[in-house]
Amino acid sequence: MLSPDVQARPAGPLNPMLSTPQLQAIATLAARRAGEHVLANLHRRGDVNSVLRTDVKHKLDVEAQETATAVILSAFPDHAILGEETCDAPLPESDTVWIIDPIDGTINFFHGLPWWCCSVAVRFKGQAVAGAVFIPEMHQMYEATFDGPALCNGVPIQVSKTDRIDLAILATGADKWDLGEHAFRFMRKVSEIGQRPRILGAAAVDMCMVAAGKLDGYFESGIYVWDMAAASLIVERAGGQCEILKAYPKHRMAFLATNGGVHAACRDALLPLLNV
Ligand code: LIP
Repeated sequence: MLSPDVQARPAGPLNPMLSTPQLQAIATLAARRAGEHVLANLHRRGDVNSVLRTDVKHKLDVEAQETATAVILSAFPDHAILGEETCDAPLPESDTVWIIDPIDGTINFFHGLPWWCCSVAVRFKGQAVAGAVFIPEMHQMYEATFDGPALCNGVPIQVSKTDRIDLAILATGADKWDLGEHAFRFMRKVSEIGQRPRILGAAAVDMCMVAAGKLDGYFESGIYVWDMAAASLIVERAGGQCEILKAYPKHRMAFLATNGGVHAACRDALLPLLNV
């Protein structure tokens, strides 16, 4: 059963003042503008507030979130915004919440790898309505609404048809708060069940690749709502399946996104490890 966090369909009718195409257009514009801001500043890849072993706090992350926020608030001044860069600030009261990851894959971006993206989603009463993931250096814009197809650059996409877990290509990640034995148990399990696994370093990009049928599944033991809010809707509308395997405080979760065909096998292999 899907967690309410990733169910695609809104709980009730959308606010009549809001139309889904309008929300989608703003999500896409906000993701595009954020990405364009970063692209225009590629010479500042080294412009950081701090570099840790597990994370990079980049000035362009903050600026890209401000860019996306300005787009959203100029269209919807009374909506709430949950952004990675301001995630500890209290959220204003609103049925409509926008969720921004200004640069997902910041460590990749910092080192010059093109596997990073800007992600913007909008939820109404907790349910995903629309989302966009822009991968600037790959020139790809992924989009979906709760009632429409998933698109890449305007063309409908579909998940893969793989249903043999031993032949499935799976991506996973290194949880930034747990690089110890616990995290390696998950990596070992992912490598035991599928083809040789990938660790590509940007959750939302990985999920878009699941939506596009280029990966069969993606799992991480610790990501955040802004990593998955837009991309999970895109996976589901491309015919895939998403599930929060375990929820933690402060928007953190263990998360699985697959093509559907290998979902049960992944879930059955990984879920027991979350309860030890
Ligand atoms: C990152 C993810 C990455 C994951 C990290 C982190 P950020 O997002 O995309 O795949 O392993 O834990 O959440 O911090 O670059 O936006």
